[in-house]
Amino acid sequence: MADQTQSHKSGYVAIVGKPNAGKSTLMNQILGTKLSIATHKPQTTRHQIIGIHSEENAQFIFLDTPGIIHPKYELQKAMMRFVEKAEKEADIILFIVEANENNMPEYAFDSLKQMNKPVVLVINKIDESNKKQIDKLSENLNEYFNFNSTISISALTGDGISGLISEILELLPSGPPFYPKDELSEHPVRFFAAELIREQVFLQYHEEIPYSVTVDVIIYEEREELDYINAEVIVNRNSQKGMIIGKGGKAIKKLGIEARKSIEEFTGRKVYLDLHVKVRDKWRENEGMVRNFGYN
Ligand SMILES: Nc1nc2c(ncn2[C@@H]2O[C@H](COP(=O)(O)OP(=O)(O)O)[C@@H](O)[C@H]2O)c(=O)[nH]1
Ligand SMILES: [Mg+2]
Repeated sequence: MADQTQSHKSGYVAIVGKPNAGKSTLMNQILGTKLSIATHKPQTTRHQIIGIHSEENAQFIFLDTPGIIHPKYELQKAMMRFVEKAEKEADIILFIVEANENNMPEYAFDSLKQMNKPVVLVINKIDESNKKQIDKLSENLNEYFNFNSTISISALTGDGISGLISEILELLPSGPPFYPKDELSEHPVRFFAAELIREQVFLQYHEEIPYSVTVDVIIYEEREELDYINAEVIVNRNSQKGMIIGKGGKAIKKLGIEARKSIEEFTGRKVYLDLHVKVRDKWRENEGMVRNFGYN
């Protein structure tokens, strides 16, 4: 037993990079479950999402983060604080870029340079690229920053993931597991419910709507026959309310149905989802409201 603790490794692994690089897809692929919502639209992730991957002799605590951007409003500032926090907490940083990236801003490396921790360059979406392009990108980025190693993967297909895990394992500090081995995350189920509703907003609405919406779960009640969820879809401006609801309530009905299905899939339980639309004028621009809606 003593021997086992000594040879056990555990630590925090932050996944950072530009929006849409595939950070959430990577975490979900490693965990084998959709823990972090991921859509084709940038800036889907707004929090620091914890995902725990345990093996017999190791525990990897992944921190999925919002994409690195220049923040323009309070919500985005809060999102960038999640990135900084994850980098600070991490033992290892995975810096993920798309294989066909050709415009890597210098500022993306600024915080990495101050961290002084192992950073692995992860080149993602190799299923959409070729060796020549990948080699060139790897060479360029390794000039900017002294990465510990460079690994090419496809987060979507799972290609290269086991190699990435072995590389992280090498760098992981020795230590006992921080969480029970069967635990996948530490967020409560109502957090995931809000995220899954927000994911549907990202999938079903266009232009500024996804970026103007937050979801607040008011009631989450586990009842005997089904879970009752009462949630508010909060918009930034009065004119957006009608867009969420749609003609004759058609749009919000579809939102409710799809969100309910994905929550049921996640929890494995029957769900009754009660959705309401609320206007909180300019909530995204308001530091207090941003904090109150859980972005802190
Ligand atoms: N072809 C391809 N698409 C990917 C891969 N990884 C992620 N994606 C897609 O890229 C988009 C953004 O992914 P997401 O994980 O949300 O990126 P994030 O913003 O960095 O968290 C989604 O449409 C994913 O399906 C990959 O390896 N190959
Ligand atoms: Mg994401």
